[in-house]
Amino acid sequence: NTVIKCKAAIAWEPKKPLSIEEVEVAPPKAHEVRIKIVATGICRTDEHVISGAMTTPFPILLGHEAAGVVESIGAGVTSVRPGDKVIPLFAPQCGECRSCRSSKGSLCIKNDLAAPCGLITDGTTRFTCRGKPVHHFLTTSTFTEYTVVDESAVVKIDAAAPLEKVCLISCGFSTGYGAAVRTAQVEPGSTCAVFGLGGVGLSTVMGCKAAGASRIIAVDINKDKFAKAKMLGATDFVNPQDYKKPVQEVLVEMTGGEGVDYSFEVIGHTETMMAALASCHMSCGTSVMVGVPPSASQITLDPMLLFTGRTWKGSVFGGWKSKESVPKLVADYMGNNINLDALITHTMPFDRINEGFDLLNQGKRLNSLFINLVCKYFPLNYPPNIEIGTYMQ
Ligand code: PAD
Ligand code: ZN
Ligand code: ZN
Repeated sequence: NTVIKCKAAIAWEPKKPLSIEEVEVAPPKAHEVRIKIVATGICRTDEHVISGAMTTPFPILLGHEAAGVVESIGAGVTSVRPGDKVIPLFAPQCGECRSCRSSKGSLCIKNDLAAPCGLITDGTTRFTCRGKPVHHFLTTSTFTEYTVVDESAVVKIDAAAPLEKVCLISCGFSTGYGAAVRTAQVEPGSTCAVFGLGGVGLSTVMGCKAAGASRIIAVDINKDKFAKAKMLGATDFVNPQDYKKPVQEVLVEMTGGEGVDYSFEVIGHTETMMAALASCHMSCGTSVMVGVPPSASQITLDPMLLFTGRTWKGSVFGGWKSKESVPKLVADYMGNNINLDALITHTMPFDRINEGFDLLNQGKRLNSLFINLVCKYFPLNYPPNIEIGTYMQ
């Protein structure tokens, strides 16, 4: 067990492109696992750190949606062995804390989400670049050829699983899908509204469909997202910019004055969190917050919105208990029960990771340029290495 020198994308400071550098990755200590990352996606949460919407320490090694192979293990590790295919868990499952023991909660105390400190286990980091320690992101850090995680933040998956696809189960797919099937527990015949049709929101559409919702209203300011939402089960489409009145009034009118049974905010803005809440039925409606709230943001609300009986819930990683659920979700993919391929729009080599972030941001701003921009992979040393543009239409 020695230090590994490899390539990684470092964020030295906010609002700057990532920098591909040589980093030193220390060996795993007791109860830690060093993973060779094979494929990683970009999630909006990574961009939240670069844009400054999510506050973390710098320099930091971002990325949290990935799949790889165990390279080595520290003392006391029992659940994985070198050579195992694994998925890192940005929402760990230690199995011992109150959330892990509860049948209701799922966010383990070992998470580094609510107030990120960027350190693992013993309060240090395993990455060094140009002689400086580099922080971990969300107990994972995957924009690197090798990473080190706590044993609670990694799980073994099917040895036959294609890593360049199932890496989506590491965040985007499971988060969106679980928000519908686990957190909200959408019922057959219900009416749902999904605000935001990125990789996570489209997965929420899939979850609503799988749960038997009869009406799924897709809401996005980028109308180019509607075609894929329709393919995945959305039945109605609303671009808030097409209306003078607030989107919640549009949705309430579309549902005969009642509001939807379940609404999901999958963007990460406080205004759309409020709009989603007000869009659901005043007494039996449930609204789920999936988008990450900007750091230090506040919401002021009319308490009557909740007093009448609405339920407002948050959902991290789809409410799944990660270690026990991720291998089952991989099995679902292997059994053709879930569609991950629809979420892949671009695959490109790791060196071009900044272009991936540009694409993510252009998907938001230049509506007509990139159709179906959802999620991108950066296979590291892993064929097939499809060039950028293959999936662009
Ligand atoms: P994305 O940027 O790919 O998609 C966001 C979508 O929202 C885009 O299609 C936008 O066009 C659309 N949008 C933006 N503003 C508005 C608006 N005002 N009204 C309607 N639509 C709008 O992001 P993503 O799918 O990767 O992630 C979505 C959010 O989920 C983001 O905040 C991310 O940080 C969060 C997330 N949460 C978890 C979790 O565990 N809760 C996990 C992963 C991602
Ligand atoms: Zn994510
Ligand atoms: Zn725990």
